[in-house]
Amino acid sequence: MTLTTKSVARVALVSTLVAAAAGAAVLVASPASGAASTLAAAAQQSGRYFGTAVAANKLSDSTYVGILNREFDMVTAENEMKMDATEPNQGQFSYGNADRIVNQARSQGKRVRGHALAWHSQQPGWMQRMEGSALRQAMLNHVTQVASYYRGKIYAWDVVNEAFADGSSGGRRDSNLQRTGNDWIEAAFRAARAADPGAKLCYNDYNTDNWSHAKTQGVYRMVQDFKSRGVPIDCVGFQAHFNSGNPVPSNYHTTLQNFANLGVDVQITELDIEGSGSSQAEQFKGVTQACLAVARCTGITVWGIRDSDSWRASGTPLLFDRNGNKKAAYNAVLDALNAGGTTTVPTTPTDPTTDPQNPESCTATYSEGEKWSDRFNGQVTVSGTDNWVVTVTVGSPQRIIATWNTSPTWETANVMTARPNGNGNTFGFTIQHGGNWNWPSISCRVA
Ligand code: G2I
Repeated sequence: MTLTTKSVARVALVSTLVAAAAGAAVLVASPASGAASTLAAAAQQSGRYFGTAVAANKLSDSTYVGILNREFDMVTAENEMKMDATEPNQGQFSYGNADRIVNQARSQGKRVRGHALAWHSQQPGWMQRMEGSALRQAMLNHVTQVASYYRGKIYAWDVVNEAFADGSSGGRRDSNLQRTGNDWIEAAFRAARAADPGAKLCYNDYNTDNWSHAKTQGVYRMVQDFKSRGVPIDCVGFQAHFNSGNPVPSNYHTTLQNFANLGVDVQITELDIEGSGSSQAEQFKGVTQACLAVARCTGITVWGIRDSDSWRASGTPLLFDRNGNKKAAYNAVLDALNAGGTTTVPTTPTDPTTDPQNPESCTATYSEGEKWSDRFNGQVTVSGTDNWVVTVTVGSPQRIIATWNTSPTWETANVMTARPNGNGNTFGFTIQHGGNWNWPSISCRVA
């Protein structure tokens, strides 16, 4: 099945500003400036990371470690931090392989995503046989012990992994953990926060990429509920295991943006896409661009280095071939990272879901329009409020020579302020580019 990356790629620049008075986040496009030659360096240009899953038993493979050290600045243990690995017998913790990965990463200046504290799968045998309050207690003890052991060394923990059901229910997956009571997830997040207050705490799942899927909606409602009740959640991980039966959805960017709008970071945590050649490359490019277009999409992790390292090696779903050569997909990701994305000036955003003073938010989405040799069209769509002010800044020697559906005022010749003029929340303009094809910077605020 052909993937519909086109619309992902087209919505190229998003500027989100959570409302008004309390401190405005200014988001700008970072155009390509001296291309970086590794994934990590390219991602760092917009303040993001580029990570990979690592298996402890491959740390003696020099090709593997060479690519790891060169290309990536974030590491996830593929299996070594899971419950069966870290607590094989109740109350006896085992960190040997996990430590090998954490120490290797940190010695190279890389950060670590922790995966995963609580999960229905890969439980040690003793836990699989538990139920009820004894299991709840054991799970919380596991979260506390493991998060405390690694306190200060983990950028983000997948506190809970894969707790929602596939299919149309939009509800929780049945599991021994779920049967201890619906509040098991928030209990795990609270225990993790107490154990390592400096780590970002994430909910991580798969098949949550398509905004219209019931599972996506179910996770969204949980995160919304957690934010409204002060449950300590900081991020949502999208595993992103794609193949022809489960392609990158055309609304992927919408999904990432809508979660980010709840006031959490979003991360692509286990990316792999089965396929080969330019079709695979296009899909990787679309996913990368979707992340780059969301200011709170803080990084991308691929689920392994070479195709032969993958949990589904026959689908050749990664960025390097079995010999460690860069694939077309690698170049597509690198180029997309070098083309830039939104970056965010650090700010403490006001959360519209929890702050009754600031119920409105402003999200401005830029999309490319027609192009001619001397000029191109751009369009901005605003959501979150009807009461917006959008600033459009063009780079030298560009000039905005026409507008529609807004009556602009001008700060300077290259900074235009657009407001609604009764023609809805989409406006457009023509830029005479003078050889500079970069997109304008867009920022949005509630008037
Ligand atoms: O299934 C793909 C991923 C889905 N999201 C959560 C991830 O944690 C999960 O990773 C995979 C690993 O890539 C596999 O490597 O999780 C699998 C288990 O759920 C891992 O497979 C296990 C095999 O089941 C074991 O038999 C094997 O000993 O890998 C182990 C180490 O190779």
